[in-house]
Amino acid sequence: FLKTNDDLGLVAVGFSGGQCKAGVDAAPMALIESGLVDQLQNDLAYKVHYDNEVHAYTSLLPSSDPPHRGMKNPRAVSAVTQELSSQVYAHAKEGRFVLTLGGDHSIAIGTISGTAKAIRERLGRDMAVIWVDAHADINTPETSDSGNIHGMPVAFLTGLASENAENAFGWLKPEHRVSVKKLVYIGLRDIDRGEKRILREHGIKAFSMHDIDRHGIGKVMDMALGHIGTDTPIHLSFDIDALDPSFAPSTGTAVRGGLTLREGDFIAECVHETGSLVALDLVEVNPSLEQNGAAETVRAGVSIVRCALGDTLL
Ligand code: 6HN
Ligand code: MN
Ligand code: MN
Ligand code: MN
Repeated sequence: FLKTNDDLGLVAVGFSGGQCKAGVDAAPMALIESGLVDQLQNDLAYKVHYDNEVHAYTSLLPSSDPPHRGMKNPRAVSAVTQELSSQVYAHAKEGRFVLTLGGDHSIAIGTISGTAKAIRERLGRDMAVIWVDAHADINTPETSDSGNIHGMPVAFLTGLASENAENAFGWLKPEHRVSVKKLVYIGLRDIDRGEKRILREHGIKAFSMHDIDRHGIGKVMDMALGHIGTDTPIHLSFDIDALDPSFAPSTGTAVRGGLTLREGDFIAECVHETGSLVALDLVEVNPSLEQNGAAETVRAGVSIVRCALGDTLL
């Protein structure tokens, strides 16, 4: 793999409104304080474009934000992801790799829409998405039991859920969307009933923990990347809760029976090796949830990012 561009745009998103637990907004600072930016610059030789700010988007948050179609904080999440979408777009339009540190997973509405639009304009290509998560995050407002928008980003990004009101994701246009055919899940183990129906009806490619047990992570990555095909730009959205809670306990919706640390790193390494990775989200690290586990979870997050960005042993 020949690196053609070592420019990296970093967006730090201190936002937690897609779910109900405080603290996930502190993750970008924890990741950066543990040396992530320094390592990207000095170990991996990226030219990092970072505005030195963890964005909280406070000026965008409405004073009143009652539920809409059952969604909690709909206007806040819509406004924040709309702004994030243009930040990510601006980096991707310049040909930079875009690294976004969340924040809860609702922020992927902003990141993926931003890269999808930029990649279309720059390369005339549709982008693929690899979603590594214990959850499918593909609820529509109607199928969601929780109303938490971090369980819905994939539905909005693929157009399975939509809305005309500008302040409730109506700003998402066709150029922001990705096809369900170019979406691949890895690590799933906690899917809601309505989500299972959606995955089945649309024939969405998904590798659950069962598939990983059966085939091994090596074969699963071959199949996942085979489904996407070579030469297709890839956006990797990595929810830290894909890892087993024994490795990443500090996260809001932990589910047992997950990936080992090495399986998580291996996924990131394989995606890097394609040479087609254009953006990475690392989300759902919540440093406040475990007194002792936070450092471990942060370290796991840093490791995933390093692997996706080309860190190798040899
Ligand atoms: N995440 N399926 C559940 C829901 O509330 O819709 C959990 C979603 C978890 C979201 O971890 O990013
Ligand atoms: Mn998620
Ligand atoms: Mn999850
Ligand atoms: Mn490399």
